Amino acid sequence: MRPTQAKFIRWLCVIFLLLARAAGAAAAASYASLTLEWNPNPEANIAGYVVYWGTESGVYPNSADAGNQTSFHVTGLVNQIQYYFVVRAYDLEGLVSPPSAEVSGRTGGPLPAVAGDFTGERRADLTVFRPSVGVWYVLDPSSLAVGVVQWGVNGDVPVPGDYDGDGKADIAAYRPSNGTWYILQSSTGYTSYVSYVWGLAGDVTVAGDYDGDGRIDIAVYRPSNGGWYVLQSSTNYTTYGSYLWGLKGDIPVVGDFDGDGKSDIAAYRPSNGDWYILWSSTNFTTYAAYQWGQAGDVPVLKR
Ligand SMILES: [Ca+2]
Ligand SMILES: [Ca+2]
Ligand SMILES: [Ca+2]
Repeated sequence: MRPTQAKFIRWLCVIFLLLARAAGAAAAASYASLTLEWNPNPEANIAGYVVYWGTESGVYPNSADAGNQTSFHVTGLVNQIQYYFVVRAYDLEGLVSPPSAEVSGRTGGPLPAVAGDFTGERRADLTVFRPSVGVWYVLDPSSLAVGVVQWGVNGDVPVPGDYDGDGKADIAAYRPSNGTWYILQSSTGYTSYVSYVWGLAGDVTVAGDYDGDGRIDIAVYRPSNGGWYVLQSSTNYTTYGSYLWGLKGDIPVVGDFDGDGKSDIAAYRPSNGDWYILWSSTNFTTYAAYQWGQAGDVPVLKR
């Protein structure tokens, strides 16, 4: 990030965001996004613009270089959440303007899914997976509607969650024998699926929303080296992050402990009852430790 320099006081005006509009956010299998447009900075030697955004007015933990253009498509947002944006210009010398006036907007797409809600009524459904036959049995407790879906084989690990971003849980199974995730998408009425090879023998699934876009990321924890490998939904599962967090014998725990809407990376150490939490709110660069538990305890957290 470039520092703002005093020289830029001479800049007459900065930038005004004209419009924040939803762009295709309601389309299933596309994550939430907004397009920003602004007036060009009148200075002659403008080299580009940087867009900043966050979920709190005046606080912008995210940024992206828009290049020398006056609009930018911001992706990886969460539907129905208010975001705040400013833009700064920078010139050929690398000097940066003060921020523009702040604008805000939200997408009109579906709310982030309720965990375990396959029917989209925003209530969790009663669901069992029967390994012997690879069948999922779903019961909506209010309507008593029933769904029976054959998906998976004996030995698969059920990993349901909203991977396609339509506000409903997808039926998903992880197969340890080949390290493959099979995701039957709710956005297609559970008629088509996608699969991703992501995991090695001995890995443990730690699916969660680490990038905070409202969709579940595909993730495994590798006990042999304490590695977390997160295939990010915000890039449509094309890029990943890896983090070394845990020692032999630790139990991985996924939860949003700092409340920023993103899953944190946590290791529970059964030998001494210590929790080590790597915070998503600092982009997994700082941590805290808590002594909470004693020998024989197991960590409990709803996924
Ligand atoms: Ca879904
Ligand atoms: Ca995600
Ligand atoms: Ca978090």
